[in-house]
Amino acid sequence: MPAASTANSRSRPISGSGSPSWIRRVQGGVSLLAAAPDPALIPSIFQPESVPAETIHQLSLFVLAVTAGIFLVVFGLIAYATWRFRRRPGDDGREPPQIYGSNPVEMAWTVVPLLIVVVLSLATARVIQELQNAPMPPSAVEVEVIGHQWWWEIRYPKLGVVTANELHVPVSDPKERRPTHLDLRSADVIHSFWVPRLAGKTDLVPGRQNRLWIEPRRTGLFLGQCAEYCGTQHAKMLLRVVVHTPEDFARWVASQKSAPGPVPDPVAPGRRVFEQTACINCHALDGTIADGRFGPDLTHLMSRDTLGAGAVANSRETLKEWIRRPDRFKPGVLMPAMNLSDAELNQLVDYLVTLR
Ligand code: HEC
Ligand SMILES: [Cu+2]
Repeated sequence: MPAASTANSRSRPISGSGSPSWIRRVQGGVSLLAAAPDPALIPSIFQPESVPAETIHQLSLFVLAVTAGIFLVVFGLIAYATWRFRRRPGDDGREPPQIYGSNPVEMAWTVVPLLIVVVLSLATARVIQELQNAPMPPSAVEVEVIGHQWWWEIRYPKLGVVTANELHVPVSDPKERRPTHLDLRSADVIHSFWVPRLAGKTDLVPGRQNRLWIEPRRTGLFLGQCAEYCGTQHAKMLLRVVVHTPEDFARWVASQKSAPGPVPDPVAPGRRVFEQTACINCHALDGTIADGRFGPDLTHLMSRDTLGAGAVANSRETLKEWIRRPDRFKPGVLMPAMNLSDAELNQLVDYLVTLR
């Protein structure tokens, strides 16, 4: 009997109409990450597309070359000794002569590694200081990134733009540099900002301000994540960086700055639900009384590709499900389920999807 039921459950399709809805939902969420056939989306440090990442990449190749050399020498000597002094027929089994102390040999194996370590540290120190002290041109875009459990608050103080989880920056041109300078802070615990193809990791530490800059050479989407364990949903604290042409970036800024227009009549009830619910304590939304900063700014919610820092693709359906039960996508999430009635939930979602 048990064998039959196992076979039966194995032959069941994993996806499709037959599978329970939670499986389909999980797949929906996961496919965002797993079904990334585009190699450009693989966050590899060996394919840098931005200045700090390129410099770090060069340094890592140098360090790898030096350490590969050491490996070959050490491994070669071990292999040689093993072969040369192997047991042979006719060995008399006596211990070979034991030699103690040889100044030249001891000097060599102390000084050579010391020199290697010094060279590696100097090369690293040079790269660190070059990246940390790089002067930012006046054309640099300034961004504040504030880590929260488990999402990224993103503010452009000079441009008057506030968003979350999806950092938009212009592409840079060596002739006309447009780097982006990031001030990194945390609202709660230590997080780490890491977009491998754009720059090295930098921690966001409570009570401190760390800096980082990126200077992407190519437009497109780059994926990153929080790289410092920060609680249950750390794994779903993903980050998207969209690199635009300067014109597209200006267009994006303009669209994010535009205040929401008058609320169309049909969705006014949804806006009332929003304003009469605790949403406003945690979220900000321009043009309403909501000014909370515990959760992401919702002013241009539907301009984002994902909800919950990459936990699930953003659409009307997922948005509705997110508000109904946020921990379905992100167990342990710090947004509570608000227990709205179906009617209220529908009105609310009708309103939220107008926030472009
Ligand atoms: C106790 C505070 C709190 C309340 C109340 C709250 N939220 Fe949230 N909300 C959050 C937090 C925190 C997040 C970020 C969760 C994450 O990504 O880990 C969030 C995320 C969201 C998101 C996803 C935004 C994005 O860009 O990823 C939406 C949409 C949202 N909330 C809507 C609502 C609505 C609508 C209400 C009211 C019905 C509400 N929230 C009530 C704290 C709250
Ligand atoms: Cu984190």
